[in-house]
Amino acid sequence: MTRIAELPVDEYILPGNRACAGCGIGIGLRAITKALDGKMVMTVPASCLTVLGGMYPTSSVDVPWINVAFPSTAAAAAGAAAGLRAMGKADDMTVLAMAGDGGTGDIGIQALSGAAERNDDFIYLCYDNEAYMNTGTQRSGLTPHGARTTTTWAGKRENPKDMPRIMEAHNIPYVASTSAAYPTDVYDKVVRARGIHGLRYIHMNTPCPSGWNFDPKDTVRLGKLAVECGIVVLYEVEGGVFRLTGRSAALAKAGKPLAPVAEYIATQGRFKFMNAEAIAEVQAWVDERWTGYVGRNTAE
Ligand SMILES: Cc1ncc(C[n+]2csc(CCOP(=O)(O)OP(=O)(O)O)c2C)c(N)n1
Ligand code: SF4
Ligand SMILES: [Mg+2]
Repeated sequence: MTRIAELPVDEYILPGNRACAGCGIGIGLRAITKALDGKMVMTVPASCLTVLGGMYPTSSVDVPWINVAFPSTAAAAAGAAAGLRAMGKADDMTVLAMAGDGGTGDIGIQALSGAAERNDDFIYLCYDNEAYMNTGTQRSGLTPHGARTTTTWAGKRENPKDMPRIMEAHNIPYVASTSAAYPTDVYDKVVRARGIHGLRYIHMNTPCPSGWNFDPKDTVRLGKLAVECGIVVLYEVEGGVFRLTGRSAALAKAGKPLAPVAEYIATQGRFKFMNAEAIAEVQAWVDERWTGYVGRNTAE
């Protein structure tokens, strides 16, 4: 595993951007662009990521970037990949489609599913801040059970869609789950994906202080706590072989009980309406998933 001091020194995210203080997107994108050495073309739909990117001439990113209509991130990426191939540049540049949870699991899912079925040649990275944040925190299909949003005033009642599992069912060559709180885990997975052809899907949990209602200084702490509780699990599936990575692999190896989800839930204002019964339901859901992940794990 790459250590933070070993990350490439070149920067593609320029100083200053319009995201909120403490936003997890910038941490993740910094690691992603380093992993691709900036040799990339991005397709990006409407989202907080567009806000981070900024408006010409004040862009905060130093890589080619195409703003596309909401449902078409994967379709535009498939076109960009075909264009690079026709120009003989496919080996030098990686196409990165990057969208939020709403733009991936709800609005963009048909174009993404089609691209996966065709095994189009690009990386799709979903940064999951667990709601439609750019428009003021509306519930998405990936919002967790119990979270208060402007469209779920008393807390969402359903569990989130499991996007990595949906993508795994497409039999694509690489699927991974990571967290912006672990930039080196993000970096290693993008490097791994870069060396593979076909559709590669990476799901990045991305803490959002504004929408989750926590202090911006706690972004990394909360992202790591989600992994300690098993709410977020770090893993990759390459050629159908599943393995836990980083901290999740270490937790599985230790074989001790994970931290209780109540500890994580207590840190965020969005969960303030959750009662003991709802917390117990989430705990049971997390326990069942963790048992499944540990059962599939092939990491030493
Ligand atoms: C077709 C269409 N519908 C709705 C919108 C309004 N809109 C812009 S950003 C956004 C939220 C996107 O949520 P997500 O994909 O999760 O990204 P986030 O803002 O959370 O980063 C919405 C609903 C739009 N731009 N285009
Ligand atoms: S609302 Fe959340 S995801 Fe969007 S810029 Fe602010 S902190 Fe980042
Ligand atoms: Mg979102």
